[in-house]
Amino acid sequence: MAGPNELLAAIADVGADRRRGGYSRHVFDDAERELREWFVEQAEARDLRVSTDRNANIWAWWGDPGDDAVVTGSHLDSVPGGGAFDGPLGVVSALSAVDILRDKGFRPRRPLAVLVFAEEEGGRFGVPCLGSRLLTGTIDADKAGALRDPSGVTFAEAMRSFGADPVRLGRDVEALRRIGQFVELHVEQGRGLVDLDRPVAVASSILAHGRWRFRFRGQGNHAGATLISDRHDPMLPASQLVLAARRAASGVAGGRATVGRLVPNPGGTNVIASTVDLWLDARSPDDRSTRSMVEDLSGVASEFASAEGCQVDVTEESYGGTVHFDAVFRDQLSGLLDDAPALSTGAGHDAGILAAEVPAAMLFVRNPTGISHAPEEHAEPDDCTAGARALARVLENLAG
Ligand code: HGY
Ligand code: MN
Ligand code: MN
Repeated sequence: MAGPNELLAAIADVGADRRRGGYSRHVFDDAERELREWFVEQAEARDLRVSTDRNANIWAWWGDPGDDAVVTGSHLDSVPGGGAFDGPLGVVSALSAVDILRDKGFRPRRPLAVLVFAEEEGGRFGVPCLGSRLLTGTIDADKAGALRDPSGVTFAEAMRSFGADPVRLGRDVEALRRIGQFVELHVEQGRGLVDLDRPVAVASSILAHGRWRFRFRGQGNHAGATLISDRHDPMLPASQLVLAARRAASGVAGGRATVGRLVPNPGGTNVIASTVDLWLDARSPDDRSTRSMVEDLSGVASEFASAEGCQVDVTEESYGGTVHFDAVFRDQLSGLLDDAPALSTGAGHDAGILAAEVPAAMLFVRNPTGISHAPEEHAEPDDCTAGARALARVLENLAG
């Protein structure tokens, strides 16, 4: 069977974004559907039993589904213009680990499954880890079903057009009971392993992080006919907030604040916008700092807005507190992997959502530049092979 590099090569053209570069693969769009179909084919070719749960997550079982299973997996969706490894590396490494174990005649003594989560990036419906939040019930099912993509389609409508029924969206106690332990392999989104000169690490923690929408309202008008003194241009306070976010994060130990998405309405070159939406992604090692960073920014946003005769409202769209992975489980995996180092991460993951419910752990694979969420994201073939082998060793130990 194929190793992780061959499996990644097999999907290298799916969802390639010619305009933005990288990949754009969003839940239930053509590319992600093609990846789902590909994964099901690959799983069935390995005699795994495939089913899609009520929250559109895909489960592939080695043997009968059962409780206290060893579960591994990740996601197939991407950010807009994302890299090839964030998500898919965890999925292809899981398939490759199954091959490695099968080839050595391994027979699991615990149920074992590969799990592919829906909408981890929130690239279409705006809430990250949507599939794992639904599975665990950490997002209200009705709220999730009503999430709209930029063209106004709701998650429930998108599910239906995909052929899935949203009526049972929500916490899935039976599925959760089946997860005895969860391990997610992921490309490292940082340079920790490069600096340590190691191919694989285990995860120690995830930054507290959330997303907030700031909607600035002004008065749409003509770019030429409107005197500066007569303007209420929401682009001004929005721009000031972008700069304020960088200043705020620079003042918090380990703080990060990003505005990667800013949408003027209507968005004409010769039009003063009537509203400007921007989304703040704020993170830091602890909840209190993250929350106070956002409170401060909400305060200055109001000042910026009123100085321009505009208004602003702030909506929290998602939040996840700091995750500390189970230290015993983490150290057990590290011990299996030549004392692999433990690294914290600034990136959120489905494993981080599951960690509140079941013993969860992560393996990271070296990323030479540390760049992620960009076309330059990369992991060397030898490190991808080492990652799949490490995952196989972990699964063999846990399910053996
Ligand atoms: O945004 C994140 O940290 C993750 O890639 N969803
Ligand atoms: Mn990501
Ligand atoms: Mn990811």
